[in-house]
Amino acid sequence: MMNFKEKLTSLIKEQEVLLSQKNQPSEAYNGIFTKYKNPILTAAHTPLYWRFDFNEESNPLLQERIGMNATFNAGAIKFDGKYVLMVRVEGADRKSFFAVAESDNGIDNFRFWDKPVLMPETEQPDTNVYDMRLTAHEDGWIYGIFCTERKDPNTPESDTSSAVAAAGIVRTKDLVNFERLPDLISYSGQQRNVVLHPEFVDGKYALYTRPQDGFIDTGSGGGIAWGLTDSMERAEVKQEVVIEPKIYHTIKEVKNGQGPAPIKTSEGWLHLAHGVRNTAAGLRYVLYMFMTSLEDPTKVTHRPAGHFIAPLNEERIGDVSNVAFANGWIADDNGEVKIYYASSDTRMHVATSTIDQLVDYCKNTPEDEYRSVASVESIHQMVDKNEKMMEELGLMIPNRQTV
Ligand code: M1P
Repeated sequence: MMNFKEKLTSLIKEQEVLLSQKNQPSEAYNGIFTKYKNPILTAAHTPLYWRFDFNEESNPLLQERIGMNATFNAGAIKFDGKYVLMVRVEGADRKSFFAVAESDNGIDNFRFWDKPVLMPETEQPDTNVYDMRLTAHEDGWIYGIFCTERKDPNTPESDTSSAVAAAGIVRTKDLVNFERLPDLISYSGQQRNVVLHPEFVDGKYALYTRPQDGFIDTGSGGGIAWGLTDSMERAEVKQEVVIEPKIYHTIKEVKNGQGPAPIKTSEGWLHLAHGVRNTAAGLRYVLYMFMTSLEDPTKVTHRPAGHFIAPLNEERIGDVSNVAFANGWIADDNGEVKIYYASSDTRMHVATSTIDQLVDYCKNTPEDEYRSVASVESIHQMVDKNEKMMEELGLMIPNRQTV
């Protein structure tokens, strides 16, 4: 039988093995991105000193006193040369909060900072906060926009789950001290997935919003919209224009939402977003991409069809199954991109790519033509083009049936 100290030492050692595990790229090839095999953050990565009382007198059985349930939907930023994630941690008590984790290489060895963020509140306390998007704005501040959820005051007392979602805003210079600003004022109902564009547009701050009628259902809303505000100290979007709508019978037929802030490239702004479709087994969330114009960021220039990253294998299982969700990515100066995505509202993963690969993907993937026959036509065009190439390259494809 181990004594208290031995048990604790063994727990610490066991966690160290997990935290220092090297991550390896998966073998699957698509030329667009590479997923890494291990999740980069799980509930088991949260510090033991958040969860266990290390005092033998008050915790003689060494029980976990504060349980952690999940680590997901992280915002991301390169800060002081480190890959830094603003992670949505969900406790066993169902409350989400933010905690910072960092890694030297962005693909493994993520470690949480000592304490989770004690987020300042407005005069209207938040019940739950989650999904922060970090934007290093050209005004010099790092802004964090997140969803703040409060009980819907217009529902009967017996309704203990309806909530109102709004966009909470903080700004910081060091990711330690946060100044809470008033929530975004908009006139289209509720808001989730609000993201700050990194540059001024016509001298104003620009926001990607997601107008929605209800808490889960977006109703007549549901597309990615764009709105301008004079100030972030009293952010107000008077007019929201949907620039990237939800569309019938697509991966974004139910709703969609901007992921992280877009990345500027010489060919346009690269966007990562999530799209939601209906299935008999419930909603399916996948990631997709699009590009907007540098001259007019409200104009979508490229819309590759279908999903970019979908939940696969064990990623499909979790608290909310069949979900891939991303609100963080980091582009390095050398053109490499780390894409941080969560699976099934449970754990965090990384996939790597480059600006060149992502721009090529956006520009050259056929667009959705919204009918099966059009999808087949795209495949026929590919086959016809490849006929010539196979001949030129002298490629023999085994068991190929020619019609
Ligand atoms: O459970 C899946 C996702 O659902 C919400 O996204 P959306 O508002 O687009 O439906 C968010 O609550 C998100 O956190 C969650 O991952």
